[in-house]
Amino acid sequence: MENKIEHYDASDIQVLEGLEAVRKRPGMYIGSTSERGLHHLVWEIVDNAIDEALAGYCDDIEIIVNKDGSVTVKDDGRGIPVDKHPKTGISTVETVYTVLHAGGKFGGGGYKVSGGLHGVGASVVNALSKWVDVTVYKNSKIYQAKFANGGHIVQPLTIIGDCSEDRTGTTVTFMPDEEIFKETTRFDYETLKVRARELAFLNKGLRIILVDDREDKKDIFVYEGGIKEYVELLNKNKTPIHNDIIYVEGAENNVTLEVALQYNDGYNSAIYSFVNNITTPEGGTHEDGVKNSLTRIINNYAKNNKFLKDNEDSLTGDDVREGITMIVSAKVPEPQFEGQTKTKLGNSEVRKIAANIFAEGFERFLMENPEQAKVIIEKSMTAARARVAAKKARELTRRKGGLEITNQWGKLTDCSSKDASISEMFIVEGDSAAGSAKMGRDPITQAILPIRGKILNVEKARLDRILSNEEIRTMITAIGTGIGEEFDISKLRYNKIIIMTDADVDGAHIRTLLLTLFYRYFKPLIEGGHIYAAQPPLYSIKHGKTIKYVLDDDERDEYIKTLPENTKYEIGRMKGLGEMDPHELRSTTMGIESRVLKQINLADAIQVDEIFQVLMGEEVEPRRKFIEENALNVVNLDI
Ligand code: TSJ
Repeated sequence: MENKIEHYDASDIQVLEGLEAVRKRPGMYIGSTSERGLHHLVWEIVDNAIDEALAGYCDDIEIIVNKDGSVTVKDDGRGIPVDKHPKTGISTVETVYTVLHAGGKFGGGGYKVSGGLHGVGASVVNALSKWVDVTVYKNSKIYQAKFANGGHIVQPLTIIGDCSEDRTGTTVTFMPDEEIFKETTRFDYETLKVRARELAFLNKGLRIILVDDREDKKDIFVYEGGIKEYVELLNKNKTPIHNDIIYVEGAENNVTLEVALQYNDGYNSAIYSFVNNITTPEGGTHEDGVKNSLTRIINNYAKNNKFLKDNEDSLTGDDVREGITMIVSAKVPEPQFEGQTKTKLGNSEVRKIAANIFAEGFERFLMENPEQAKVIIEKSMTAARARVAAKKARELTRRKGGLEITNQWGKLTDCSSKDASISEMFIVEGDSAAGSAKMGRDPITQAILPIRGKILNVEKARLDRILSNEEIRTMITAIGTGIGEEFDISKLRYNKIIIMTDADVDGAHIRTLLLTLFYRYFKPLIEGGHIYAAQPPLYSIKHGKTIKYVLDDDERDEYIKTLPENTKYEIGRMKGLGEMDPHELRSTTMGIESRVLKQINLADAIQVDEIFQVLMGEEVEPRRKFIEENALNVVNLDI
């Protein structure tokens, strides 16, 4: 073939051995072969285009899901080098596609900063694809290479035509191999959209175009303000307490750092950090450096400007982070990830660099914007006062020996066992239900804590007010672990904490309030699987002398099908918990032989918390919209 650029020879065999390893153990390279792993392929390819954008040569990246289910990624960068690769003797294009870990430093100039979960690349995508086509526009020529069946070169890099001189770029199309991705090979538009948008936020000015040719969908993401616009979006349903989104940017020793932040009138802190466009939920040195500077600079400013007197205590990290929404995005040449999920940046040199860059920019902002600075300092100082008050309140909740756990209207009816591993506490809504529960319980292992209808909404109150709420204090005392910094799981008094509310809208509301409390202040209890929801039955089916209780319509219908023909039965709709007699309550909802508990996991709680923030936030408009859009779901908050 005349236009053939390189000869394809025996080195192919060696190359395929490398790719074969990827096919044998795909999970090692892309995490899994589930839907998640499948989507990972797209990001492995996109990462290469983003590197080109970070190097300053590419403005547009297009991601297209084709009608046949394959994906095309296109950029307008310089095009992958087409010359002979010095080490392998084949073209660079073929090298990156067939040699494991060849991604990145080929071609020289710049360094690879972006990178997927395991920092692998195009060769892995090739290994796990049915076929891959690569087209490079460069030197007024169109070059193409094709691979098939897990990486075999079927067309070495070949000139297939001419193009105009100013046309440059790389286009890659791949079809995932259904022999590898057995669960699914279908790309989900929404999944791609979420990450495409995030990448556009994280790389300001970069235009990412997402197209679905299967069903004619298209989105274009470009944010000139980058993470600044991200913070704006995150604070959209909140009430910011100052006008500007503070933005700091800088570079030192090949590490670049961007930070955007704004305070709102809430009490939580929302900090999201990234390294090389990858989220670092466990934080790390980049995040620590910025947080340390935030605390130090706010304290300096507060002292220098006489907000804080010399004899007053410094503001703590928690004080200065109350109500903050912040994004930290670092680009680090050779990131080392640590931690349980390898999502924590470990490079120690980054701590100081991040701290320096942020301190300088943040300090300048405070100096130049004294009015906004004042609002921020005052918010931190209020948080500090609340912290001191909360500590006092917390001291009141410490158990003083005995079991004097009472409040004005209700009281913990404790179990007689002191062995936490077999003890359970039911949190029961309403006095009459609590009455039945007390009589129907197993007094050795089951404690009953009655609560009134609506407990305090912890989203809307600061810790000191939460802790001055008697019902919540009773609950904290009964649970035994303490909260926040003092949380100590070894002091847990009940292995199971069971929320028992009616199967109606009010019950769902109270359950939501309680879950929010647990999520915000007792997260380890959720993580440890100690929180449950009781599931009172919805129907009773009576036939002869037998009564069967069932949880929902499906179970009712299933049960009726199992009855012999001509059996007469009577279906009763169960009343609220308060109207059940103790025996009924025990035999359906509380007794360990027959009950069905739903264990609450973190995902349930997070979902509730998110819904809650919208429902309970100060802003009326998003709330109204949300309720309209989710009217049914809210009623059935499915937990
Ligand atoms: F790797 C890949 F094939 F998956 C891929 C690479 C996929 C996509 C969609 C884009 C790319 C890519 C690679 N876009 N742009 C580049 N740029 C280079 O490889 C390149 C070009 C020129 C030079 C140079 O020093 O002249 C260096 C590099 C790394």
